[in-house]
Amino acid sequence: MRRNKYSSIVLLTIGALGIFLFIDRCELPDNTFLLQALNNAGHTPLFGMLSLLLLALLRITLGARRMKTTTYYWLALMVSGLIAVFSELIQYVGPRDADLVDLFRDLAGAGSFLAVYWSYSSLSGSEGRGATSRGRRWWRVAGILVFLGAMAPLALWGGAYIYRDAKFPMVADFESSWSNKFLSSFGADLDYVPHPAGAMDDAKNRVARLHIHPSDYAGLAVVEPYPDWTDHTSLNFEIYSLQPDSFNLEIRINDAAHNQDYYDRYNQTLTVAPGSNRFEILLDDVRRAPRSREMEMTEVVEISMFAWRPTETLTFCIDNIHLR
Ligand SMILES: [Ca+2]
Repeated sequence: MRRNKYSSIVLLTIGALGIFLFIDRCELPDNTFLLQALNNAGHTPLFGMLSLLLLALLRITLGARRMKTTTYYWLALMVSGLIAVFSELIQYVGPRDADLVDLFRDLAGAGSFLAVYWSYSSLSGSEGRGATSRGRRWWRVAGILVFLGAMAPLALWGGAYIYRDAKFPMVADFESSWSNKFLSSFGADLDYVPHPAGAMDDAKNRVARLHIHPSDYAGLAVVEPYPDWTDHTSLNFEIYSLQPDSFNLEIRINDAAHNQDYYDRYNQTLTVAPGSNRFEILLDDVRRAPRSREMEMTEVVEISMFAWRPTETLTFCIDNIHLR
C-alpha cells in the first residue's frame, strides 16, 4: 500500500514537472497567426492537466489530514497559480517575453478543469458532500464557459483561415472582420469605411482608408494571404486617392524564405493620381524579382503598400486586392 502511494507520488510529480517543462521550455514554431494562437491557447489545457495532477498529488500527500474535499481543489488552484506566476517570472528575466495574458490563460485552464472535474466527481458521491446538484451544475457550466472563452481566439483564427481560403483569389476586399484579421497598418490610421465617392461599384462596398502621417515608413500590410499564387498571372487592386496631387506609393511582396534584403523581394514604386487608380502587377515579374533566386510562388507571405518618408499627411483608400 505504502509502496503504491510513493510510486503514485513519483509518477504524478514526474507528470506535473513534464507538463511544466513543456510549457516553459518547448518553443513550438510560431511563424503563422494560427500557430501563435495554438501556442497561446495550449496554455489552457496544459495548465488544466497540471492542476488535476496537482490535485491528485495533494490528496495523496495530505490525505492523512482529512481536510474538506473542496480545500484540496482550492489548494490545487493556488499551487497552479503560483507555478503560472513563477513561469512568467522566469520568462521575465529570461530571453522570452513574459505575458500577463498567459497568466490568465493558465489560471483559466486550472480553474476550468478543476471546476468541471469537481462537478463530476461530486456526482459519484465520493466528493463534495453537501454540495447541491444545482451548485455542481453551475460550477460545471462556469468551468466549460471559462475554457471555451480561453480557446475562443484559436477558434476565431481557424474561422479566419477558412474565410480567407474560401475568398481566394480575392486577397483583401475589406468587407469582413474575418479577412481583416490578416491586415495590419503601420504609421497610419486604418479604417474600414464606405467608399468616399460612392464609386468602386456599389454604395455598400467598404474600402480600407489609410491616413498616413509624416514618418519613415507608413502603410498597410496583408500578412499571410492565401500563399499559393501559381495558378494566377497578375495581382490587381484599386486605390482611390483623396490627395489633390499625385504621390508615390511603394509595394513590396515577399515569400516565406525572404531574408529582409531589399534585393530578395519584389519592390515597385506606384504613382497614385488624384481619384481612382487601378493597378496590375504581373506575377512573372514578382517571381523573377529576387536577384539571386526565384520567388517561391506557392509560399507568398506578405504584401505591403507604404509611403516611404512621406513629408505630408496622405489619405487614400485601397480596395479589391485580388489575383487574376
Ligand atoms: Ca471592398
